[in-house]
Amino acid sequence: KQDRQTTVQEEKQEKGSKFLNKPLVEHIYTADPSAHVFEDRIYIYPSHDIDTGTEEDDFGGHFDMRDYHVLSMDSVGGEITDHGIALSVDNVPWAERQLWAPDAACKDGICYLYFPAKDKEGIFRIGVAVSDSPEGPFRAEKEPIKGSLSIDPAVFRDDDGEYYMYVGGIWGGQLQNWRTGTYDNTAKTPYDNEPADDEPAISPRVARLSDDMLQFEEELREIEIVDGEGNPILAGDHERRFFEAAWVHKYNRKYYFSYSTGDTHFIAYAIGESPYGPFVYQGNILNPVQGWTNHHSIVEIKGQWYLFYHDTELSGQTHLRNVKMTKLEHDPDGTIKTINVIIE
Ligand code: FUB
Repeated sequence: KQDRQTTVQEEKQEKGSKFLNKPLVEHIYTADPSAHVFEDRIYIYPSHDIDTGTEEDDFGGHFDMRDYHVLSMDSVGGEITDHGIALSVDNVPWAERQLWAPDAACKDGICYLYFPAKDKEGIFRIGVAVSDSPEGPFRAEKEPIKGSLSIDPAVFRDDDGEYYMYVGGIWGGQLQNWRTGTYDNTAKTPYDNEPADDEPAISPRVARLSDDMLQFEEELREIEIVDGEGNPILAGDHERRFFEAAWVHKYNRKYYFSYSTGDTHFIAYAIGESPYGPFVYQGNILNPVQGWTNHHSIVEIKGQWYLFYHDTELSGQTHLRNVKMTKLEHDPDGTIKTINVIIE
């Protein structure tokens, strides 16, 4: 009996490991996976990468996505369902192009898809679309969220039932153009409004969401990411400074703010005592993957933590990515073991 139990466990592990670190779907290109458990099912809200022929540039123009598909599975390693087009740019009145990394939240039986897109002036805003199901389809609000800016919304539900949205991305994500409070549309390159190397890096932003989940309840605030001495991470510190892809998870009552360092290609993290920060830099969760971008989410599923991420295994092209998942471990002191993923 003992032997049989071991074999069953091994079979399970084998099944899990065959599934981990492999493209979750191959029939479409997917990226920037935001994973959640809603109604006991695992949902993934990714970008849907396509090749529209738009030339690669420093603003990320080649990330020219036009719709979203929601993926789901009933368990880790289970069959994956693609629920079809959940939202198309053609059905978002204010948006023109580039549906970048989305996220979703469900509250009181209604689900909300949050997404960045460029408006008719070429400025990134965050939109929201509503559905009565986590799989969509979602119906977009007529206007973007008031006061929203930049890219990569990530929505975190705290234990008291309050929801917070984190946003921001520099360079192609335009956050540097908001440094004075209003958008600088004279910038000619993604680097024009960057701080000097010895100045504090540009901060991501956070705001609590309104009760109806459709607006910010307060103005976006800057988030401080500091080193162990409490000094802000500097703009020249490309190995540690925030670039894009914010995500927050809570572990042992602490708030873990994780993000991509962009041109150094890490997923780094910092720990804080409040959803507003400040967050103290700790190290890397994920080392660089294949492709320029690195973007992730972290979720607990039946007591095991997982990292969802993407790389370019299927296409070898930086703008045609595929989402994957792997296990994530917190050490007893609360730090996270750095993950290396290698494509053979
Ligand atoms: O997918 C487009 C952009 O690439 C995302 O918004 C960024 O986080 C990066 O992954």
